[in-house]
Amino acid sequence: MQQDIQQLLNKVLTSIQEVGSTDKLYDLKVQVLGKSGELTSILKGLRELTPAQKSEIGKIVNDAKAKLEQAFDARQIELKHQETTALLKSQAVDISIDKHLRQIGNFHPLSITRNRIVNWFVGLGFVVHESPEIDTEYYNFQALNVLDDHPARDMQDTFFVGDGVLLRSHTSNGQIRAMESIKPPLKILSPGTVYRADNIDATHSPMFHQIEGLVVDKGLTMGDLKGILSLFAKFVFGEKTEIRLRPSYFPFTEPSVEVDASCNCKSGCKICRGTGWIEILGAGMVNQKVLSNCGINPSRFSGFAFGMGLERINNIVYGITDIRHLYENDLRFLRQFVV
Ligand code: FA5
Repeated sequence: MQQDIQQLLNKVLTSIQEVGSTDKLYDLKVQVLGKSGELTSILKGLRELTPAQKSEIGKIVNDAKAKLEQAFDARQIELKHQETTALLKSQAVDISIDKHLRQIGNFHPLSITRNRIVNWFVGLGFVVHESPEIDTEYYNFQALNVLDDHPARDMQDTFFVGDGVLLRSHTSNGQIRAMESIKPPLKILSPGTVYRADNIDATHSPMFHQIEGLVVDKGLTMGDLKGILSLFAKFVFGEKTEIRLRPSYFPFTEPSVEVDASCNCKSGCKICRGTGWIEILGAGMVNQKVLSNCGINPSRFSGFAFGMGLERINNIVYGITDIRHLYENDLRFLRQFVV
């Protein structure tokens, strides 16, 4: 019997080493040490032996059982480790994969500049109030005091898409839409795309973008307009930037001004054409007729408005000398504007 036990022990120890998976190791363990396993049957057979034999053989069987349990446990750890390693390998992510396969995009420079400007005005309490790109003559012209035969209509050659319906030629339609829907005091910013039948050249495009600002409140003056635009110029072009106001004409503002920002070049450059000043936007006090057209009493409220060309501001900020670069979708150009 002693010999049988030794033989069984050797045979099982070899099988434990040969087994290739934790599942098979478990089956083997059940086959040897389970309720009706081979070693368990030997233990059960001890009942028929004399007490002296029982104690001698019992010790041998228990020793064999302890050795087998130890061998099963050690092999279990080994196989588990192998299996986990194989699993991790099969599910591994290859972090060395060519990075060029996944390119991270970046914002278009116009989006960067628009977001900077909008966020700055929102920080001053302005609310973004977008208006339609396709609008009527009423909102684009009439309500803004640009009457039918008004020569100002020639200033903004317009794309008509139907009877009295047009692609807006400026974001000033947003002034009317805001004043019709919000009771003063109001402080809105209206960014968006606008269209004019202009030929494309280095500074003009038939499709471009504007950002309109409008504030209506009691007691507003040109001083308030100048204050905000002066801060704006410092924010967008740099702390040392000054502005100057030149008299101008827009039918919807009275008085009207063109606003110039001082050029940082000091000695005269292509952008300021040697004058030291760059025209940045049109502005003025909201014409009383326009307030009345929107049901606002001009003896109680006054307002100021400004409208800037986004491309113009953007190109001054980045030193871009030709507006066409912005629309050509040349990735070599666009990838330079990572924020
Ligand atoms: C207007 O459009 C007025 N609505 C601005 C305004 C708003 C005045 C509120 C007073 C109160 P203007 O036509 O000058 O103004 O256009 C404003 C800016 O749009 C210009 O300074 C210029 O930067 C830009 N712009 C005009 N035409 C083009 C074009 N074809 N391509 C690119 N930018 C243009």
